[in-house]
Amino acid sequence: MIETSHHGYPSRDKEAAIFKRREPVLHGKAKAAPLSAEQTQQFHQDGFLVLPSLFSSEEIAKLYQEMENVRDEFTDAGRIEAITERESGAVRSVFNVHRLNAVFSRLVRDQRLLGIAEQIVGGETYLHQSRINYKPGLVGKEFYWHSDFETWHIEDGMPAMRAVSCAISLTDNNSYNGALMLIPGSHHFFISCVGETPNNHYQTSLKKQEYGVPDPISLQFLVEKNGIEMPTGPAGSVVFFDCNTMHGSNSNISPYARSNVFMVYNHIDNQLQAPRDGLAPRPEHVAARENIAALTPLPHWQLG
Ligand code: 6CS
Ligand code: FE
Repeated sequence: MIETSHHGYPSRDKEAAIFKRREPVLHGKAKAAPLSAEQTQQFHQDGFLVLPSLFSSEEIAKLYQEMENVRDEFTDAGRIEAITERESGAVRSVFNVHRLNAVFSRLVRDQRLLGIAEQIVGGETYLHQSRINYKPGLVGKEFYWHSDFETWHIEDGMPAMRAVSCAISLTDNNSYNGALMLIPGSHHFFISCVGETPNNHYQTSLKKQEYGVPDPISLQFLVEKNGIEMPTGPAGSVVFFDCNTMHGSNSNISPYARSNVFMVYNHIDNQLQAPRDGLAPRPEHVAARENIAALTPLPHWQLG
């Protein structure tokens, strides 16, 4: 175990290493505190928190329909935000939905989500990234183990671990359709990954990630501590997870899609800097840099 005192976490080099996290997991000082003490304690310990019933079934049905609309609209228009699966060509993800779609734009400002995000990162936030992951039945491929922060730190120049992801399941999640898996407690460590980042890495990594993934020994170290959890349940459940929690998901050979919408709240003081290693910044639809302003809550999110 290595302790660092200098600024930034090293990664994408010749050898793997395990560092201790430097920043706190919860920062306090937010105006509202929708999570209870038990819930914040759980998030601190595990690096994630599952909230099964934040939204009504009508709201989830509306979001499901909008997710289908987005796929049709973006595919027909041949948009760069739509990422296809490497073999089947089916739509894997659509990025930047919070800026390109009115329903998802309102969703990210919904007080029920924004209040929790602000409580976790300890103040005002903006959206670093949003995406819908469709994980279609039969052809949806895996997301290999990774910490999102590792990629955002190296490829986007995100300074510190002060962001939280929120994933809302829009289909049922179960043991056979490629549900999200997380390693409890993994957010307390930074796994420095092996291999030099190729240019324009996002063009391949968003289909299949091969750099910025943990080596087998580090992964085993994390899993042997606390195991692997896979929250399952009906559509509508919400998972908040720390930007540095190790997670991934299997491919989906069931006939049932596993779709979710995923948005990343970053503290307003943690805006992106230059990427590491002289890499070019990733495009705006993958990592927001322009016109950044703190999100203001919408107290009564209206459907439609
Ligand atoms: O590269 C990224 O930013 C994205 N990649 C993965 C596999 N997860 C988080 C993020 O959406
Ligand atoms: Fe991820």
